[in-house]
Amino acid sequence: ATLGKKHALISLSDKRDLAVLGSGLQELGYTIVSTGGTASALESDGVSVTKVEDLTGFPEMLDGRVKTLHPYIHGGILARRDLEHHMQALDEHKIGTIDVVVVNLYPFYEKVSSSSGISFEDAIENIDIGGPAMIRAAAKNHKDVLVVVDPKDYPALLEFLRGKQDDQQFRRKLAQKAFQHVASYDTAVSEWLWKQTSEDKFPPSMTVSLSLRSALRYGENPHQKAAFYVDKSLAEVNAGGIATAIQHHGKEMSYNNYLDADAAWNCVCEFNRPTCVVVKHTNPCGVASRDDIIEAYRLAVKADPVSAFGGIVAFNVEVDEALAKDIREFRSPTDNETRMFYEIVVAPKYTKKGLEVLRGKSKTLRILEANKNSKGKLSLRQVGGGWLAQDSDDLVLEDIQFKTVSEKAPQESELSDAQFAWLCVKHVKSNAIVIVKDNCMLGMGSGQPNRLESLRIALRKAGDDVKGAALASDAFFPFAWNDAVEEACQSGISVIAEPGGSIRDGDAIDCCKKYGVSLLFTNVRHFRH
Ligand code: 93A
Repeated sequence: ATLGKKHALISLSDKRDLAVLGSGLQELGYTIVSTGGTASALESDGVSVTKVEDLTGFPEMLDGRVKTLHPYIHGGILARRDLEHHMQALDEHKIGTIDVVVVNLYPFYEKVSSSSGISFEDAIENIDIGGPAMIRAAAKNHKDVLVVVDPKDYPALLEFLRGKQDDQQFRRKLAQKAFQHVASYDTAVSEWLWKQTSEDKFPPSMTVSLSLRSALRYGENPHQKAAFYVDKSLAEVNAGGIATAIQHHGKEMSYNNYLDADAAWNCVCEFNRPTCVVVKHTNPCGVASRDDIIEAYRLAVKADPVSAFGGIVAFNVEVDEALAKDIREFRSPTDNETRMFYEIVVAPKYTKKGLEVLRGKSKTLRILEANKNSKGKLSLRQVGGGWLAQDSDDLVLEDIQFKTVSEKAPQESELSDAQFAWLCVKHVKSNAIVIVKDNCMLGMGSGQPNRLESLRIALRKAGDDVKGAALASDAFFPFAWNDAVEEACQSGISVIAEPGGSIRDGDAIDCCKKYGVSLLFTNVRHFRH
């Protein structure tokens, strides 16, 4: 070892920006020490480097399992510079100090979650041992050792080293990030091992790995502080969902914007035909499918123009120039003087022109480009003192039978509307009622503590158009006569879809018979609490 000189140890799997880092440290007078692959990469970038094995006098052994696990490395990192006997021990054993440690780990998570899959043995070999040991050692001794685990921090590191002033806060921040890095790494290993060893869906404990995306201006209300965290595993594999959406334009997303955009996006992704969904306060209040997306958009807004004002508009198809112009110009169906105003537009894609036109609608309009949510994820919700975990409600139309239990069977168009209503009702807060005609929502009732009230709200919104429409209920009707089922029948509804399963199912069937209405049981419930 070149005693008395400053050493930087670099050992990286992700070799992004290595040249900049290596040459920067070299210019600053650091002797660079590296493991095999990193050393080769540095050399080919023209940076001179000492191999770890030359320093330790030991070859990398056991197929690389033991590369840096050596007192020459760990002594150099861990020695307390302020303790004489520590420094004496280094001298005695001819160990030089290591003052900068830059390490990132074998890409374990990426390997086990790669679509091609890897064998158990390969996964085990991808568990990094030496890397975390160095990161932890350096983070513990951060007072004298700078530890960097993220290529994004290279510029800040070099800037810090070029400056004259020391800054313990900076060192502590790096150390905090380093321990976090190792903690999420071990979490990924532990969760993967759990999945290999258990049939159970839910592990005995869970460490959710979240990284701070941004501070939000405030929470649901201005007096609540708030922030947005993204699921690290999701962000890394870019699995989709509103957390990975790209914002092309507009004011920064708020807490409520994220909730509403998520609701709108999840709902619109249910549909195969070109569809527009309008959401207000997490509930879809307008939904329409048409081969012509402009027509679908107009119908979705018309379903409840008052609610749509200031709402979130989601599409499951590309927004082109013509659609964008319509979104920009479309006037309120209740007041021709006023152009519709929205908080957010979310879609899977925009044409260049479409984006340009939408940008012109207003400075504030948030324009999001989102990928479909990945399926099979756990959904987590907080309650006082704990979290509830469940599978996300991933059922699709193909999973659901619409079994005719009434005397009358629905016509093809009635069945299609009942199915459409079913897809909508899944996204409406319970107790949820949705009324649909011609693949267009006419009315919805949401969040009422009793089903009859939700039904009445939905009917009122649907107005006279309700004749011949389809109705879906997210859960069964506990009463029929003189209650929700009879009121629905009397309104002129032609088909009702509901889960069934009430002890009074017989009453609902008899009631539908009396009024000549078709009744479909889905056997599936879509509560949304
Ligand atoms: O197999 S290890 O757990 N044993 C070690 O002693 C060790 N030292 C560094 N893995 C080890 N590393 C890791 O090697 C680093 O964390 C880094 O990810 C990787 C860099 O190897 P190379 O420079 O040969 O590409």
